[in-house]
Amino acid sequence: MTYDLYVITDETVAGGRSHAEIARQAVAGGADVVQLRDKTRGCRELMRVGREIRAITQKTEAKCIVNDRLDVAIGCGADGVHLGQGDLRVDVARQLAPPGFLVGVSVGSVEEAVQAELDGADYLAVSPVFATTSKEDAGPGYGLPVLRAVCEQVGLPVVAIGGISRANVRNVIDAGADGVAVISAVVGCPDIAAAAREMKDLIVRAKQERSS
Ligand code: TZP
Ligand code: MG
Repeated sequence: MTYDLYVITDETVAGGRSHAEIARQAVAGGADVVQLRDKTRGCRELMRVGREIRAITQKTEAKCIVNDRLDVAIGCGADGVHLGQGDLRVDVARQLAPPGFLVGVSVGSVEEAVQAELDGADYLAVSPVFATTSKEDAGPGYGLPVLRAVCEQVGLPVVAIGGISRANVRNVIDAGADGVAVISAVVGCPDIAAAAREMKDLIVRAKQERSS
């Protein structure tokens, strides 16, 4: 599978548009992954929204991932879960999840990346690469050198998250990222599908030029 464009849903950044609407437009614009992320909703609401997103991605090649909650991710039939350093351990999630379930992990150093790989992660997110206003506790950003080091030291697909825009996406790909995860650069735009399409084109082109 490809992680080129990984869109994270956020109803606030989307100006009140729903998770399902964000997902529909993101997939229409060519997103490879849609992550349901909502720190305000409880388990049952997340399940309901997760099922909606799952129904949208199921008709396409795109994958549906749930942030933080393995129980919700499995319960709504998602393709995977995304875990932070304070969430369930990757090896424990791997034991609980069905075969083939995707487990992604946020990392901020080579040490965390190597550990996540040993624990059985499917992909890593270097998080955050740049400063962002979309996540309250994100911190200042680890920068391109940490992203580059993680990409060099692990064999897993690595996506870059945090402050990524049309202006800096090429630098992120040139540092070795396999893909880019975004909220505001896509979800914050009036036309989410068009923004996704434009971002995806930039990523695909940058990857082609990197390998030529
Ligand atoms: N995790 C690390 S940074 C971030 C998340 C969810 C927010 C990314 O949002 P944006 O708007 O693309 O910077
Ligand atoms: Mg988390």
